[in-house]
Amino acid sequence: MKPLEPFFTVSDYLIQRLHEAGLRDVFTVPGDYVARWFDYIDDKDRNDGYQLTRLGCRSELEAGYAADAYGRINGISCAAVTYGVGAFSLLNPVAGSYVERVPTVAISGSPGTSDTDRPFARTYKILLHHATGNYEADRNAYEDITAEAIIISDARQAPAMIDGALGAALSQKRPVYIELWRQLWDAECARPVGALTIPALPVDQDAVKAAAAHVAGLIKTAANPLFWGGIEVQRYGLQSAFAGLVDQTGIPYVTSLLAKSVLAETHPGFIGTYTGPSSDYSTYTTVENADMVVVTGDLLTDDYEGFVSKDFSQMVVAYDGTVRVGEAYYFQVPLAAFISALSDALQGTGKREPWAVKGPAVIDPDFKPFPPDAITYARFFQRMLTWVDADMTLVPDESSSMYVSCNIPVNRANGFVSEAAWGSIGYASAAALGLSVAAPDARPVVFAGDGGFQMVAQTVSTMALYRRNPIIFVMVNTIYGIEQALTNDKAYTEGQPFNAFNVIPYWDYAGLAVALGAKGVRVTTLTELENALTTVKADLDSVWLVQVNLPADDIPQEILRLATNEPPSPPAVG
Ligand SMILES: Cc1ncc(C[n+]2csc(CCOP(=O)(O)OP(=O)(O)O)c2C)c(N)n1
Repeated sequence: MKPLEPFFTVSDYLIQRLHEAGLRDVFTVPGDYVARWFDYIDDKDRNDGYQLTRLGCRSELEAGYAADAYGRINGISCAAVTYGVGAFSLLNPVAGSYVERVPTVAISGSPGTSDTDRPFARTYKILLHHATGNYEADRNAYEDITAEAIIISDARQAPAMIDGALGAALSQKRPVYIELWRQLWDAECARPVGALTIPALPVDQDAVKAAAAHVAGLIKTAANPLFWGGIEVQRYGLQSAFAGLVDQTGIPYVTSLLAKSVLAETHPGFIGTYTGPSSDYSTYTTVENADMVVVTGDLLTDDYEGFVSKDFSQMVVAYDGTVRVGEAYYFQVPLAAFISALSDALQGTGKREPWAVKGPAVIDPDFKPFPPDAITYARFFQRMLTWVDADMTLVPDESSSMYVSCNIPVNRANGFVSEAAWGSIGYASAAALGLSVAAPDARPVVFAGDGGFQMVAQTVSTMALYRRNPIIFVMVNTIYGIEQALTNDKAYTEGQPFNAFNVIPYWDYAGLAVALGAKGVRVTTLTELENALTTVKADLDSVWLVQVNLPADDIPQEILRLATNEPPSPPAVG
């Protein structure tokens, strides 16, 4: 390796400011435009007190998903890749971070203007490798899915530009894209001056007071008000403020699927995770019976279309600096200010008796008879109700399992991570890598569909390489099941054929896990499942893949309800 420069470089600046922002680990895929930065990260004698650990990933998709999940727990994350081929592959995870409010720093190295780069290319009319021909193309692609997308082309501007981008990420809880001309990794740079500044969000105090007074007035006259805990509560570190509001008022609360586990679900007043018609009965009926819902820091996706269109004028939505009260809007009201002002405005109102209480945890039974020893979604997730521990983090993938596993009680804040709004299949498996690095004491347990797992299977190799210990349940039905149910549920309920495009190949997943350096076990009967559950739980030091073979014609009832928009029925007694 070419020796590192003896002076302080742009590479060092970036490392130190990222460290100061709270970063400790970087998920990477090399390429010549970015690799020099990795030399600076990997040199353990450099940047004493600010060192980062680099984890090499098998693909940019994996690095991006892992970084996103790491950022949800750690408060900031970083994926570093090379120009063009790497940066464009990283777009999907970064778009997910944008939508779901994760401050991921996407870093790319790019061709610069040294003699060997752009002028050379212009003179000889050649295209530099990984370039589209438009040297703004990568940054432009990131512009719409980041708080800031910048190209640093001058070492003297690097400190201000890096500080600006990191500040934007941390204040807006959104990703940023930082591209550096490759010769700058070794360029001399000023050292950081003072602490990194995180710009405060704009606040209009009059609007804050007016919004809080408006909402408090409605809460006071409502018979059945309901809080809805959202992701901003977690992203902005407002968990105890939100818990305080719930405790002070005695108003029950639900969470969205995206924000599930925003507080430990043992918290008084918690009803359940609301997912529209696929919710459990008590959660669904509580939302139905509420005469006013205060959505506290959440984005509302089309999973909630029915709820929003029916209750638009009776709901309050505080999100992204705006509070909507029915048809009235209050701008420049960040969530922290809103919660605090609402709490003040409700002082002296007294604590209510709960008008709704949490029902029992329910996983719907099989939708039709299956052989008694077969593993079905329903039987598997009913078993999970007692198998999972509070020290596990549940990570369902966008799949049939997501809308079922959200009914498992999670007795620890941040004990459930899902990419429920962006919904990129494969996310969960690579996310488990990031979670296992960000929170090594909370063992990630993934519920992946086989289709989603096939997108990022190699992540198991990275987990084994870095001695992580996630457990990945791959739910094998050889179908894009949720897709099939949503496009034609009669394939399940009336035996109509599956759409050919939803049928996927069967893999030997347990064998694949072994080939990738992990441990694998295949289960087809309930007895085999039981044995595997004991084995994998006891082995805390390995990554385990449990291949769960399901009947191909099985689908959870929760998904059928999603497909047909049928509300849940009361659980059977006894
Ligand atoms: C990256 C990406 N590609 C395509 C989709 C569309 N999609 C949504 S769910 C799904 C199928 C998931 O199937 P699988 O992982 O096998 O889970 P199952 O529902 O069968 O349990 C697909 C293809 C997506 N969400 N993300």
